[in-house]
Amino acid sequence: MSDKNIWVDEVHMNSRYGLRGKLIARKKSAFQEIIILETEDFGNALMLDGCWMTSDKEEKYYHECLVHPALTSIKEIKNILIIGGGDGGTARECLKYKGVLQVDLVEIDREVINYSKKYLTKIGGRIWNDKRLRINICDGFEWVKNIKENHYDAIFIDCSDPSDIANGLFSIEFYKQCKRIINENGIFATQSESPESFKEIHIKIKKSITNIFKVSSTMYSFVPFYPSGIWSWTFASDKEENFLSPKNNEIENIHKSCEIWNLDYQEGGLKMMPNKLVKEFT
Ligand code: SPD
Repeated sequence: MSDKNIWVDEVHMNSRYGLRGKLIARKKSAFQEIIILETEDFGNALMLDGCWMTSDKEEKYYHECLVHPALTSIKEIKNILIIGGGDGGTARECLKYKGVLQVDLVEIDREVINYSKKYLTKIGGRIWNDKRLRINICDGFEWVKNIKENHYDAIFIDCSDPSDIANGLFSIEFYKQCKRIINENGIFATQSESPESFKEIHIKIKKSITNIFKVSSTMYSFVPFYPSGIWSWTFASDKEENFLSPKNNEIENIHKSCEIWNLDYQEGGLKMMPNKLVKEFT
């Protein structure tokens, strides 16, 4: 078979999530195996250590839902932290807010950024030259330990699935550090895996966050090429009720700029918890 027509699969238990395309890059970095596949339907797709991460035609399902429920709920946003997110999609959505002064992007693997800049050009777009973006190549857990209290207005965890390099980002100690460095009006947001394909870890993330922050809420929606298609994002804060409600005055422009997210989509997603999970959390 030629390299123009190969299948690359994410093997998930008894299922495979495969895309057919042309293999345009493959490398073992110091941390993981990186693959870029050029596909017809999804555009260029990024796989890390055997799991699909993003692709330039469908990434908006994921990045818009991670960022906008949080940022539209914060009146004044100055400093943002992104842990992971080396493809640039989360940073791109954050930098749409004109009031933002600085976005710290903390990515452990420099090669993910290099490959994204080279092969996923539509995802990061112009953000790599935005002066407000500060790229830090280091371990996210180490980063949060060294930041002073109340520093960030929003924190986004845009990590891979649990693995040797990502496990720390799902730990109670990590969430506690995030709570320490976020200010009192700030919002913490993390991708919280699939309630179907990764149900156990999803439940664990939600329970940990509920125990640490005063309020939390999970949004469910689709990411077409992740196992089972259904995905989740969990938001938390130490503010009281109503922490996820529109407050930012840039909402109208954000609405116009989005392909997937809008306030109705968000409201639906925040109410879409399958009943079998409602029972887990009550
Ligand atoms: N199963 C894939 C989970 C990946 C979540 N992060 C994706 C990174 C996109 N910026």
